[in-house]
Amino acid sequence: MDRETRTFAESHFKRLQRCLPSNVGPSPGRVDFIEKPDSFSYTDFFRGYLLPNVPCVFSSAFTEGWGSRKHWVTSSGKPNFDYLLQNYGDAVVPVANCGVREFNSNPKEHMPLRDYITYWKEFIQRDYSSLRGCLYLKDWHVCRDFSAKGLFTLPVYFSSDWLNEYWDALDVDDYRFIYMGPTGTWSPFHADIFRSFSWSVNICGRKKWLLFPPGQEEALRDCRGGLPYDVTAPEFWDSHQHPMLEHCNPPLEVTQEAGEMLFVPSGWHHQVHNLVIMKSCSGINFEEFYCFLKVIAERRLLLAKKIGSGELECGEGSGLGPQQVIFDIGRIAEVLASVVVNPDFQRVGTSMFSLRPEDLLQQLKDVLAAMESV
Ligand SMILES: O=C(O)CCC(=O)C(=O)O
Ligand SMILES: [Fe+2]
Repeated sequence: MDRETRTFAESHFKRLQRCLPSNVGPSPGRVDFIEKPDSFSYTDFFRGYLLPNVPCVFSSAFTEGWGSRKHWVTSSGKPNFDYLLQNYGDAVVPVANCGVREFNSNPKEHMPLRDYITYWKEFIQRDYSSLRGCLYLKDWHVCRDFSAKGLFTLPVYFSSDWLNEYWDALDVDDYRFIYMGPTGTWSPFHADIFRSFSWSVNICGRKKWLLFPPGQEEALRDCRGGLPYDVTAPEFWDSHQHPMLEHCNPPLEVTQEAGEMLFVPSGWHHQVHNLVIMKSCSGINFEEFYCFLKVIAERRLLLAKKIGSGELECGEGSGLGPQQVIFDIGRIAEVLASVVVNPDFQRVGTSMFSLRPEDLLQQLKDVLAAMESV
């Protein structure tokens, strides 16, 4: 990130704070398609999509060299069951039953990947039906459980990914998931964890995404305030049950082809249908949220120290340049400032934290003030 972009970004957030009361974001009529990696920089993405919080689709050229695209897919564009069985057959994977509703999601069970693939093959043979229902392999942490080496390359646009950085720093978990399943599998209406943004690559097959900008979900609530489960169900459009429906614009519809990467901005609710198979994707209580912020904050403070002592130059170290480091520190400070004044957070006993949130906030502010001139 360059200095001009950081200044631009910071004034963007200041402007946003001044006009917070309406949280319904703008809804572009269509989703931009980014064709060429060479002519699309991090700054282009940051200014054009990440900051304005609007989705975009990156062409398959952006994921050209990925090992998963090479090995997991046959030359005819179908999932390579043999390869998957040989390399991951024993892995125990979570599987949701798309045909059964449990609150606003689906019940999950666990099974070895080889059993899921047996099910999948039978499902295809029986003309896309099974007595076992429509099963969807969801949220498989392949990178956590196996080596992710060569499977994918982190696109530069998503290099400041706090959630994964947090889990990687703790070496416990991650928010990198694989989804795979036959035509007809789908994910019910939801927004991603902590209203985070995410990105998603289709390794094989096609996916249909229905995307609602932040705030639109309010118009989709039923009389009891509940959010929808399936916005494509005909009964959903019964406006007696959904009094605000007339205020809802139709969702943005995106068909994601094999190899393409979708940016799902922060707070956008979505529902996803597999038209034809498989994808890889990346995506607590207050206490855990504070721990998460603290880990990222401490890592950025360390980088800031290196910048101060001249040890870190642009693009070095973690790959985050000085401008990104300062920008992140500013954002973390803002988030933390809103956390510490939250009445629910104030009820959490902070004495057991190794660093009090107020002290961390002060450290961040001090570093920001000292770095003003960088
Ligand atoms: O592909 C799916 O079924 C769901 C994906 C999703 O919700 C996401 O990546 O955030
Ligand atoms: Fe999602």
